[in-house]
Amino acid sequence: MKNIVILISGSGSNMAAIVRAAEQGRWAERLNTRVAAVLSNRADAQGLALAQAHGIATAVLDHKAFAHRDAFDAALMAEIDRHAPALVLLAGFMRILTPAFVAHYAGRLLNIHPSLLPAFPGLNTHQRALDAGCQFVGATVHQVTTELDHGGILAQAVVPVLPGDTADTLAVRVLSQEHLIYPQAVAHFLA
Ligand code: NHR
Ligand code: GAR
Repeated sequence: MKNIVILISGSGSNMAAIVRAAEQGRWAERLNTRVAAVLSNRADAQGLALAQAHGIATAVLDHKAFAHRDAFDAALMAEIDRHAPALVLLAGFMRILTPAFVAHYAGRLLNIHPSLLPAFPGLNTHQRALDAGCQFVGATVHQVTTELDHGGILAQAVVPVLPGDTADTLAVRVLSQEHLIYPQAVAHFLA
């Protein structure tokens, strides 16, 4: 059985979409794959309860408890590797990962980013897209490399900017597309 480990920091709605797709799409039978664990750097991440309700192992590693990024990433790697994952997914995970971490999971580490990469890597993407006058925004599933939000693109969704849109209204509409493309991209990656 191929294990997926998902890293979250907050609501975990992308993680939930993947858990739902795995259940409804019978990934265990069709792809020999299961979501084995959900890890968060924040104890208050709402997604943890949902994962537990689906019988998925969870763990919290608070980055503030570590003196350096290297120490946090080493602990995170140890926790992830307990599940011997075929795939590690960032889903709203908000800590930049060290080159050692990225190298350790090379080729099996994916992220979803709320912009049409290579436009707007990094944070605050929706406001930056509005400020730039973009008429279309979107989301990108990509391989994670040491260069932030720059790895190979696996899937994208385009979302039109509508009159009166704010960063918040755009974020909601982009997120609903993320929930479609991330599970699809993962299933395609595993198939
Ligand atoms: N790590 C690497 N090496 N490469 C990527 O492409 C990564 C990554 C870690 C996370 C997600 C990413 C996004 O999709 C991601 C991609 C956090 C930050 C950030 O600045 C930037 C990009 C992304 C995630 N984080 C701050 C930091 O100091 C903390 C911000 C906070 O805690 O709220 O790590 O957008
Ligand atoms: C999503 O829009 C995701 O693309 C974005 O945060 C949201 C998390 O939602 N990721 C980043 O901004 C990474 N820096 P979720 O926790 O409900 O999946």
